[in-house]
Amino acid sequence: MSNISKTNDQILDFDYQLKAQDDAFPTLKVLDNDGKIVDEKALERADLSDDDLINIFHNMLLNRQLDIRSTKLARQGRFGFFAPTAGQEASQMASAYAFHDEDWLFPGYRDIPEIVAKGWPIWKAILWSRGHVVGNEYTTDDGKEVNSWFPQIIIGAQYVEAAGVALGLKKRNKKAVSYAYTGDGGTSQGDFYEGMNFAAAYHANEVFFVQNNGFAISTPRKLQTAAPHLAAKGWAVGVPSLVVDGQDAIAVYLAAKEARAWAVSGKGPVLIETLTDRFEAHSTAGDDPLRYRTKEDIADWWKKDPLIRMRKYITDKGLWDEDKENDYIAQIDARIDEDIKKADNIDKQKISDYLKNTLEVPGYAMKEQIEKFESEGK
Ligand SMILES: Cc1ncc(C[n+]2csc(CCOP(=O)(O)OP(=O)(O)O)c2C)c(N)n1
Ligand SMILES: [Mg+2]
Repeated sequence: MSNISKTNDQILDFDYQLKAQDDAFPTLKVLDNDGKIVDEKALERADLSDDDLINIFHNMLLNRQLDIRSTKLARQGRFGFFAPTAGQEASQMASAYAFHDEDWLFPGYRDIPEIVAKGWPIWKAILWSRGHVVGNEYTTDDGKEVNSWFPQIIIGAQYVEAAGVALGLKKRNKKAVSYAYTGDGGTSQGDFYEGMNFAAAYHANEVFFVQNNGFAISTPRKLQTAAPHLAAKGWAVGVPSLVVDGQDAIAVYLAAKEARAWAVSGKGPVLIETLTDRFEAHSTAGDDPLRYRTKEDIADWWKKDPLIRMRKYITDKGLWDEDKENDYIAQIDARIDEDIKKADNIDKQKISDYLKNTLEVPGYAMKEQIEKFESEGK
């Protein structure tokens, strides 16, 4: 606490305040860009077994492959909506790995891979992207519940929903948390603040993630807010908050694991800002990133691909090689092929199915519409 202003002169020193804010959030890092450990103690604290390292890397590869295949399908007009994830694999999959089946995931539209990592079948994710009601069923192929909310399109709304569930978990004395993802743009929404404030006031079991990928569609991070760190917004509501190198899977996992442990012990929420990048377009619906960022900037970020450094690290440890990678990607591709077929073979959605899925108890007008469409076989 020694660097916090104490004298009246310091209280009135606005330059000092700006500097103090900037200095308050150093970046948590364990693995550097060359796949070398920069903090052995932090690595120990992460306590990842060889199997864990492989599982995290598998999930990151699954994420990348889903991105590649989904982008192709979208170009063929076989996807409804797709928000690319390349560049964010550590931020998404290494964080998700720290949570348990009984924890509740509150994803944004870019967080499909985290739901898949929780056991949601890929064919349901494809149907979700096509706006099909079956894509709103959060169950595994053998009928088990997947504790995930639907991918939220309303920026920031998942923070409020997650806060309610977090309080419910606390009131029921569950050893579980809710964990919610939004983006840098999401931090400008009222819901972001309201969700965190509510969860913090009630010390609810919650971990909040901000994936700071540099852009909210075309709005760059520097125009999003004057706050030097998005994590600082957690301090406004009394929440421990930290910034993590989002390209470093081990640091992201460590932050998420520690945050979960804190939240599950009843001490309240934690906010984690991951510094990452969206290598590709905002979505496959016609965005051209070169209208708002340079080729050089994108190329620089590709050099910080989270797959490269994790691959180097596990390869140096003797856990990974090219053959293993090729085999694993072939397995993922086969799984995706099967799931595409499955999604294509689901009966076309009727208008009445869609309406029936909208409200648990439909209102009078909606009931009438449902009856009308059903009587027409639609
Ligand atoms: C409440 C609301 N306002 C505006 C939009 C339109 N919109 C869709 S994505 C997006 C940008 C969000 O950026 P960010 O939170 O950084 O997430 P990212 O897409 O980068 O993952 C906006 C403004 C929306 N979906 N919801
Ligand atoms: Mg963003």
